[in-house]
Amino acid sequence: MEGISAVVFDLYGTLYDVHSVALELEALYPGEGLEMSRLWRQKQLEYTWLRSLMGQYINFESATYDALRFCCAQMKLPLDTPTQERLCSSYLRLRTFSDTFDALRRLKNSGLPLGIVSNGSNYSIAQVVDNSDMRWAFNELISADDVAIFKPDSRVYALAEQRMDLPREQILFVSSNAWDATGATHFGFPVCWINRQGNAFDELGARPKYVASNLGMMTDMVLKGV
Ligand code: LAC
Repeated sequence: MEGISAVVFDLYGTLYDVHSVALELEALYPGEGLEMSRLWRQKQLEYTWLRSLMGQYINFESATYDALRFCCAQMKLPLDTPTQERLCSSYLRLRTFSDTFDALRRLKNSGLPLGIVSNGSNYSIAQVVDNSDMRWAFNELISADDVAIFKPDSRVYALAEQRMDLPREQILFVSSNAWDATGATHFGFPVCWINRQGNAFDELGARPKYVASNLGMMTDMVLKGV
């Protein structure tokens, strides 16, 4: 890759595995963990997009709470307040993917400034990063909360340009979420979509400049141009 002066990452599903909560769900609701985790994540995303469209912003933790309540109602599963709190706090202790640490270490060693650009609140992002001992990797933790709207709204991507203090063309945006990779491409970032599972890319009018099957491959591509 040529002309890249910084790299920013999506958090949930890109650096951190949202389905790490499935274990906790499985312990509480045997046999339902994976399906619940998928429905919970799907609704969490939908709620962020719908609230953005309706102009009814609430932060990511609140959307996550609401999505969990829907999920239990839909699957006819009980949910008391301590369980709700336990499950939502497991979203603050997500595990990194197996390729995350090494990729961030190599990029960091190359001297590139790194950041996270997430729909998570400032509190959630800081918790997830600190609970996994990954703070060393990042120059900036950038939250959609600062503009009270969620990605893929361009105002969130614009925050990255301001905070990394570089023009968008020089910031590589990395996401596993095709909707996010699309939004970032429309905004004008060079984007690398991490396609770990061989999925089809969304048909939303833009294609990412780069595709890699994991963070290690993306790092190889970046470092070739540095
Ligand atoms: C993020 C999620 C929503 O912004 O993928 O980190």
